[in-house]
Amino acid sequence: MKNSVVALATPPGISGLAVIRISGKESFSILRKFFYSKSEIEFSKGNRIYYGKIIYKNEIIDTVTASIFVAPNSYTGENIVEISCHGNSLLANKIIDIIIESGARFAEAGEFTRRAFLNGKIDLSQAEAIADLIHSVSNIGITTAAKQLEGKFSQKLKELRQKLLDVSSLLELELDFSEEGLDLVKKTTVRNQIIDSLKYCNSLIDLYTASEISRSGYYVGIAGYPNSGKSTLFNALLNRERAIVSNIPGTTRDYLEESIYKNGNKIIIADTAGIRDTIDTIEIEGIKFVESVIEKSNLVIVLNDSTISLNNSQKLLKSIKDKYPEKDVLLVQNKIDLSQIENISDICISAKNNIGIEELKDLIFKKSYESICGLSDVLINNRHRQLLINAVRHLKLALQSLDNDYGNEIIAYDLRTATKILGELTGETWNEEVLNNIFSRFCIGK
Ligand SMILES: Nc1nc2c(ncn2[C@@H]2O[C@H](COP(=O)(O)OP(=O)(O)OP(=O)(O)O)[C@@H](O)[C@H]2O)c(=O)[nH]1
Ligand SMILES: [Mg+2]
Repeated sequence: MKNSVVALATPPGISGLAVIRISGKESFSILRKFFYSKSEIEFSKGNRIYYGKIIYKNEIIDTVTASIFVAPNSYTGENIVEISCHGNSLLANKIIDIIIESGARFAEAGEFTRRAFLNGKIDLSQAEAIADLIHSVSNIGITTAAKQLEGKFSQKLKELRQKLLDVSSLLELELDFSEEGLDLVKKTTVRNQIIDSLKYCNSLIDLYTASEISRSGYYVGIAGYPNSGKSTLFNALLNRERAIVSNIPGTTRDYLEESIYKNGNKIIIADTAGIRDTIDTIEIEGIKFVESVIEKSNLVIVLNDSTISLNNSQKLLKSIKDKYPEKDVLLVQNKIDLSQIENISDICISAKNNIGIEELKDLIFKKSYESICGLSDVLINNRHRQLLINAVRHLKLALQSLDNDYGNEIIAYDLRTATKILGELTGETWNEEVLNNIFSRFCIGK
């Protein structure tokens, strides 16, 4: 199999420039086959940019720049060439074809970053930070991923693992001196260390939801009985006529999703079918969708038609709160242009007449910001979360063993297991399946 890989590093389409990246031992010899520059290319010296022409089979293809990075001082740790050509996909593809004919092969998704990991340039949590840096839809997500990439989280984990290893080593050493009854490590020291580690791991697990929101956006589902004005509110929040509005109950059948942005935060809003008893099979399908929307919502707005009664949606509100006790649910009174409302604490709007919409929007953005502002130096993904839950389980077992005066070897065993699991976060131990899973989610060219 060819060792050097090539891919387009920029999105396909029309743009000012397109960047094509080649990585591998043969990168420079491949470049020599089609790139002609007036200045002599010094392949022994990296971090240089050369201006020249791509000429292939006597045809001038493009005028480009080629950036040279010499192993190990490059993104992947290998020889890298980055060609910036004019931003036409057809042209970029033509150049990629030439590079493949000259000895490279197409890179797989995430292969550049995978090589960077395998060559020891970054650890696994840093590789994941790169994916998050590319995909995050919030400013906080971007700054957090940047810190994670810098290695702050990896450093903290390393220190934590070292402390746990120190404690377990002392516990094991003590066993060798059991006849002498030597106390090498105080029970309270071990206890405090385990409790601190538990706290840290649990605080990381708690960041999972915030991390997911910063990666993909804050999800707001609008639920309510038919005709309460959900689609009217949906349109008002988007500031355009996206959903069909009518005075016929059961207008919305599917659910609709659209996004709005403010100050580097993304909100996804979902309009749903009105919930009621019906024999209409399409409407029943729509009502089933409502359940899935509510389930994935970070905030559920229960929209009530205040002209019927202020308490008309209580049953729906209660059923959502009972089923999802942790969920943020907001009761909003609609159609206040038609009803006399005084002294109530609920949020009051008229979706049709744009009364209270800006305030509601502000509140949603405030909630979305608050949901992610606790992030600091790491974005927790599902892989991290599962590992952390497992580490917590072993730390708790160690604590129990300690409190029950079990032998040192039993306590040390669980501490070492927790340490090993924590090591998987940064990739101290890994297997092909884990790597395939992580890097398949990257884009080609990264
Ligand atoms: N007066 C008044 N009418 C409103 C207001 N909001 C919505 N309406 C009207 O209420 C009717 C129903 O509005 P929709 O937005 O279609 O209601 P919905 O909840 O999406 O209804 P379904 O999709 O059938 O569940 C329409 O005639 C709207 O014009 C409001 O604030 N004031
Ligand atoms: Mg509707």
